[in-house]
Amino acid sequence: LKIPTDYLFSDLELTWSWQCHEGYCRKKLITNTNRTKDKALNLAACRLICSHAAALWPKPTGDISISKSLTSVDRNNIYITGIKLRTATTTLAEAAANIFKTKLKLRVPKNVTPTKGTSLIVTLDIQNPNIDKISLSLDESYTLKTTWKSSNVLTIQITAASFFGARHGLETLSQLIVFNDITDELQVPDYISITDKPKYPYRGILLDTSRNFIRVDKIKNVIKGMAASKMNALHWHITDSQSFPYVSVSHPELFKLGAYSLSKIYTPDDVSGIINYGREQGVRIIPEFDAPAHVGEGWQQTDFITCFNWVPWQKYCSEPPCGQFDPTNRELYDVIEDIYGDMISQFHPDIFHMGGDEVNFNCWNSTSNIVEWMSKEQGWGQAEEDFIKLWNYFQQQALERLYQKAGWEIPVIIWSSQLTRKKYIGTYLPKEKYIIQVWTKSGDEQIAELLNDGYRVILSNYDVLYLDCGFGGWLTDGNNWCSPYIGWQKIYDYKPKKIGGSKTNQILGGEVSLWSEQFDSASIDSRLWPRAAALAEVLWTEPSTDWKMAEQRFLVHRERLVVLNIDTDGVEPEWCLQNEE
Ligand code: CP6
Repeated sequence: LKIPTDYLFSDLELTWSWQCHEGYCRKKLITNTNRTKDKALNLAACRLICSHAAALWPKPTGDISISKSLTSVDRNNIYITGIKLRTATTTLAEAAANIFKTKLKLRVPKNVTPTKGTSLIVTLDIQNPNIDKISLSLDESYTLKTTWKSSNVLTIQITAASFFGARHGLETLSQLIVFNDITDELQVPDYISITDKPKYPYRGILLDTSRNFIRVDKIKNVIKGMAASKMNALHWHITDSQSFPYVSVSHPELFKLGAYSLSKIYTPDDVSGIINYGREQGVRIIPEFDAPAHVGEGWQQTDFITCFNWVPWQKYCSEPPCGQFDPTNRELYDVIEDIYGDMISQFHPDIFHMGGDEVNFNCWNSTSNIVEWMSKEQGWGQAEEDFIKLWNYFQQQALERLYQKAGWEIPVIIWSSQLTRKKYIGTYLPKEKYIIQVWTKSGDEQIAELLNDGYRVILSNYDVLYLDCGFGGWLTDGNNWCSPYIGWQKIYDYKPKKIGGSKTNQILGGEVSLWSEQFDSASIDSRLWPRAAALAEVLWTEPSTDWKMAEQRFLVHRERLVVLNIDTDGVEPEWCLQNEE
């Protein structure tokens, strides 16, 4: 940044500095001449030595010890070592370069004497460098520790079980290296010792790209913010009844008919670009192929769906346009299998999302060939139990086809629904195979039900974790489910342990949901951030205190997102960031 010469401070002019006072950073006037004398701190540098947990976000769960003194780093002497080429960790070099926004020197010369300040050598020690996949049992822990090699060479050792843990360590380190624009120095605490690991293995964001198309660069930006907040699962709700932007290699006719336009599609290159970027950023992409409801556009020329665009939609589905697969159509399952195959071979997911939400029995009941099949082929009637059986018939075959294509019994996520209620779930959905994503109200009894029956769950209750609400309902009949706007404080104060009680270990984690009815690429950043970061800390740290205690750190983290080029929403006047209480 160049300040116009007319406005440059003379040495005697006053300027701001920050000083640590009883655990708070206080703004203080100094003269320009005093800048260096004072070891003047800008806000970022002050936060490091003064704020709670050095303003790290999410807050580490293990021991944190950070010195109150800083050392100034020689920008031309930062090295990173311990990277083994041709292993999973090759991407770590890219990850590190990305995190530090500078090319790190990969070879440490014999002589690393800095011209000024301190040379920094980051050493990575990864026990299993060949683990290149995130999974529910992944060890994401890391430790970070400084050692002075000589009076002007500081090493920072990061040890981790996996690349992903090491990456978290680098993210933490990046939050501990700040640029102090008052002294024009890069500064780092001269002693750091941190041990850290997440409380919950699944820390996610749901992104819907069917109601409105989201550009690939925007999706990558989401991943960037997730990585900075140590979230690890992007659940991609890639299709729904409104549009089919996914380019299925085996069935390209679906996007041709179903995309909003031929530019609003995700080609195999787009998809692999997102997946590769995610791998580097420590975020896995979990594809969802939602079925048997929430299908429509793209399928309208096939015999596979019923109720497409029927009116009044309220009778046949929960959102227009209606559309539901016809489970009695034998050929349907071949096509579903092909799509699973496309997704499995692109994503190589550790978990697959099969959707399964909001099935409307009246839709099936109003389709004569389905009712006839139920009665003639199966001897079923038209009661709720019978449609549950029909649904289960669909689900069993779809699951078989998925296993077929995956080549193993890949764990499956399914939305909570009538089928996942106590009355039916035990009969139809074995707890070893299914993870239930609960989206109903947070106080809902069905969470306890599921946990007591031994199911693993992912939490995404709509009353706390749905972020898509912009300005109220979008449906013309005044349906106002999208209200009120949920503030970050409510998300931060969400307590999975309270919900889980003694069964908390069956809660794998949670997701904030971005259903895209009311936003697109233009406003996705601000709809998501910084609120998603509140859930990030809930799931990583499981804080025992409420949002008030986290407010200042949260504001600091929001600034980090801004630096990452994320168009995050505002939270408070910047005055609150500069004046902590
Ligand atoms: N789309 C799909 C949606 C929703 C669901 N599934 C949804 C339901 C209720 C609210 C918000 C979103 N828009 N496919 C439910 C999981 Cl309040």
